[in-house]
Amino acid sequence: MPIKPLHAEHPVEEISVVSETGEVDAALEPTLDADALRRLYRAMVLTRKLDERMIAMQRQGEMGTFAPGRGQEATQLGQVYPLEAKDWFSPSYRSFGAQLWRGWTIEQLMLLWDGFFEGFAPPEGVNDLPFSIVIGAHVPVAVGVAMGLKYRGSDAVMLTNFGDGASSEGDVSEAMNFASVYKAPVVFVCENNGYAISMPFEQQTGVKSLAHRGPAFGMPGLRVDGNDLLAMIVATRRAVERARAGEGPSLIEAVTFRMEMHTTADDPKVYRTDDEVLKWQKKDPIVRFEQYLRVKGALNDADVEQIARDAVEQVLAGREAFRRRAVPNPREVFNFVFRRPSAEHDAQKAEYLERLERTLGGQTPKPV
Ligand SMILES: Cc1ncc(C[n+]2csc(CCOP(=O)(O)OP(=O)(O)O)c2C)c(N)n1
Ligand SMILES: [Mg+2]
Repeated sequence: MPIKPLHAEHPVEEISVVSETGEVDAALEPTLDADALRRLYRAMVLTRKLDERMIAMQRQGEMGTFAPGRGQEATQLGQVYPLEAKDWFSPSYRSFGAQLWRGWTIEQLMLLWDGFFEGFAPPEGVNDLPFSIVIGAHVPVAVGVAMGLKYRGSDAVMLTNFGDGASSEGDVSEAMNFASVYKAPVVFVCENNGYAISMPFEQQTGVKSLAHRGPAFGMPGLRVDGNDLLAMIVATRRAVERARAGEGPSLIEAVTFRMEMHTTADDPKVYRTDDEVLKWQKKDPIVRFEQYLRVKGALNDADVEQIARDAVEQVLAGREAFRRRAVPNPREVFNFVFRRPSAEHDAQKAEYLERLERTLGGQTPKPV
């Protein structure tokens, strides 16, 4: 008896719209008007300018540890562009580009990365969860939110992102399995940026492509050129439409590269070569989209310069607002330790506040 090949219910698809050399796949090219295209370009440039400024601020002692996203701007913007305001977003920490698009302000993102708890509260009317630092832990929570939407009869969907390293966490597999069984309206975006801190993708997993995990869990798997904004939009749109129609989840693997350090506490020269970084520099997502827009006649030299200048101005204005609010209050340090503080805790707090008063006198910030 010949051995019959078993076909998976869902094939894994590869999606690219604008190639590295600028060829456009006209059959896949999404129809976006000039205004939308320019808004997306502006958002990518703003993301990069913020990224650069945050690293500089950290180096100058004005910012806490920061996780840069240079190189992942297309992945970021492409995944949130197809979402509507009623939809939900549960990101990992390297997602400030997407957060800006969703309505977070620069000032707030700076407060967040500088350790001020106000920074973590999603802005009024923005259906986002605060990002998670615990790798993969937010993915089951995102599926839970999606199930809640389904129970309530809403047609809103949840989109959650996580890294290649996170894909090895049990939480992520459990979340994908659960979502598939219950057809939760959720889109999983795995940002495969080549590394989990110093761990290269090849040592992270035995699969060549994480998109193959989709069919393994009973959902479509889309492997997308993550440096191609339009490909990200096409793939995410498809997954969002599927979730909205009640057909269940999809997994998108966005293949991209982290151009900077893992966080400002990391030195990537220890574990990767300059050649590798140089190879990816040539695939810069902003340059690729810029060239596409130039060919379309939607952007010229003057626009490019103006947009870059505006972005820097916006970031600096955000920094000014941040500076006005970023006043650490030493009176707060005991406030977030216990929900129900013990008598011993209260006694220590009283002693601390009394000493603080003696040392700083009237110089302390507003009392709490
Ligand atoms: C549960 C857990 N384990 C370990 C860590 C430490 N840690 C922080 S980031 C990171 C790597 C994550 O890599 P990846 O998922 O690829 O995301 P990327 O940083 O590349 O965006 C690790 C191991 C953590 N934060 N949480
Ligand atoms: Mg990674």
